[in-house]
Amino acid sequence: AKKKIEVAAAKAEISLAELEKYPLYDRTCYALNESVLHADRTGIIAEYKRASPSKGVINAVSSVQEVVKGYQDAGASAVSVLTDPDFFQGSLADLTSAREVLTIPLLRKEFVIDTYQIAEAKAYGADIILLIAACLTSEEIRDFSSYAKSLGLNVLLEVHNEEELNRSIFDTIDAIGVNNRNLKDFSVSLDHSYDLVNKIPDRFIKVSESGISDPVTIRELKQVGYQAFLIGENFMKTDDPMEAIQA
Ligand code: IGP
Repeated sequence: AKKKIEVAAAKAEISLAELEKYPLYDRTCYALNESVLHADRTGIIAEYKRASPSKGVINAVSSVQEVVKGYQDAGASAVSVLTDPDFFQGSLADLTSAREVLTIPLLRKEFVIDTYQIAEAKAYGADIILLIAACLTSEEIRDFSSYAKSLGLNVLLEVHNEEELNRSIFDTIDAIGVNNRNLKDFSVSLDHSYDLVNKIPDRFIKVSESGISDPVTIRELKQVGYQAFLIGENFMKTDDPMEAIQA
């Protein structure tokens, strides 16, 4: 893992040693599990997403701070911010802007394929990193999650089917998210959440991700055992995520 960091850092403009000096690198992260189970919060992980490969531009006008503050005030348990510039029009600057106004856990939503990105997540203000099983080997999931834990970050593992789930479970993971969207063809089905919920060990926070657009669905997902709900597009499309979140 150390070698990988060095290779990536050599390519990146900012060295790992420099990242480690960033003021945010030393902060203590908020615990995802606590915030999801917090009695006054909704379990919703609300996402700031300007655009996506499947939908094009979703909302390019609302400012990140205004939106994420709205999410927090409405009772979100956590906020997710896309940092990928090419497909989602996101940035690390968005992540840090969100951090400035939040007192709940913040997820760096990114395709993590290297430990350098995990150090970067910490340095720019994240509390949680995402590891997508579809993009990673079991060894990478094991190594990346233990590196993230060593920095005090929370780890959300994303799976889409049982094969991914079975090869990705490690004690260095905090939460397991079932992505209802297939990342290859962008088709969405909540059946993925319903099919996998009982295969996820109860020691993990269970998250249903993508394609959630109404309170009835949330209630049904809660009934089968989900504690958290990752919602992006539906909130970004409305002028009043506050109302959408509390409906
Ligand atoms: C949010 P939606 O359908 O509510 O906008 O989905 C979130 O689950 C989705 O953005 C997402 C994602 C990802 C994006 C889930 N996993 C991995 C990029 C990469």
